[in-house]
Amino acid sequence: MARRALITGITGQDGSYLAEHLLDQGYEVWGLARGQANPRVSRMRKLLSDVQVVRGDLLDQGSLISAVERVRPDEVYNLGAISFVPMSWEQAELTAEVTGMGVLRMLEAIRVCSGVSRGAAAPSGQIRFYQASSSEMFGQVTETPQNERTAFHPRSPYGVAKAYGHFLTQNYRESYGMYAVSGILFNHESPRRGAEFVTRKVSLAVARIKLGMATELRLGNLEARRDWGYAGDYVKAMHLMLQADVPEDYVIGTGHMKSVRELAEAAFDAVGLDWEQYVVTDQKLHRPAEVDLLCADPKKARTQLGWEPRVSFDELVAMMVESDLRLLADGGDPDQDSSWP
Ligand code: NDP
Ligand code: GDR
Repeated sequence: MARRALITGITGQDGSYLAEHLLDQGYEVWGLARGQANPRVSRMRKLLSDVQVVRGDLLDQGSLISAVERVRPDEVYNLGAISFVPMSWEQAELTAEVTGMGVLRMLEAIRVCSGVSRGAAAPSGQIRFYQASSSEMFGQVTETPQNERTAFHPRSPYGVAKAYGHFLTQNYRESYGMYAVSGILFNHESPRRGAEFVTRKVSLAVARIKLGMATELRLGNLEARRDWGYAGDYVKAMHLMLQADVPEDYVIGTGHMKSVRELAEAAFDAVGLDWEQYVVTDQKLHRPAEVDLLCADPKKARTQLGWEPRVSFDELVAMMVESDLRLLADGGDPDQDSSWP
């Protein structure tokens, strides 16, 4: 019988790539989707017609229990979150509820549905759980590169909520013997990245400027440095983590850092333009507390899971710019949820 996976955050960037990967591996894939008329669900269904949808919300404990009871998954991937860091200052409580407490609700749904209790041995054939942890938990870093033992100092309500979910996942593994792991993923991007994140903001602006549809690109902190990889590579690591004999947490990234300035330079270069002629910095786009740099040490994932990123930074930037040039030239509207390459 096909293995069954339940993915929260199915309408997001990672949900789509993970669903494609799991379908390729022969899984029956279910996606948890919220809202009664969520346009992102129809976009997802168009791209991933083989994914079955179950309704539920990370804010609603009962809905998660019902979803787990209905799907009876072998594996649960918890990707649902409020994931845009600046929004977490504007809606800090909601971020705590969805990105933090949502992890508790999902773990409880699994625990209750699989009859796990304190002190008793975990049942065999238990549901395996993946939590989407984030390099934002490192925040103000104390060492570079960051590995699985690096201390956390989150710099946003988002990072704090992720740290709660991370420790809780560890705690359910230790308290109940559950197969529950976290992937500490560094920034990963793609043509399906939301337009609010800096890589996609840049690739869309470069495409618009090249096509004569815009004249400038406003950015915040150009000196921030990130370890940017390709989402299609990173979802494979999520799957590999749940196949390991022993449940453990892993850092996933490329091990290379670039600044926002270098990102803009590479993207404008890809269409033969000089970034300095178009980029304008805007103080309003700076964050109350910035994460200056993040760089992964993915050695553990390489040696224990055999995972390696395939797409380089330059290939990723070129892929995103080319995709946005095609999208806009074909009359697509990136602000409409129907357009997704
Ligand atoms: P996206 O922002 O693209 O997707 C977020 C998903 O969460 C959407 O499907 C959204 O659904 C869903 N969601 C939001 N609120 C709720 C809710 N109340 N109940 C259920 N689902 C909800 O994120 P990514 O795909 O980029 O990231 C996936 C996960 O990985 C996130 O948890 C993110 O924080 C984490 N992460 C991402 C990294 C990255 O670089 N991409 C790096 C490290 C961690 P809807 O359509 O209904 O809004
Ligand atoms: P991040 O991604 O906060 O790292 O979180 P984002 O692309 O938003 O920012 C990266 C860096 O770029 C700087 N920056 C700008 N960012 C945005 N969005 N817009 C701008 O105009 C701009 N100018 C400069 C930011 O200050 C920041 O330093 C992403 C999300 O996917 C999280 O969910 C995930 O956990 C982390 O990556 C790892």
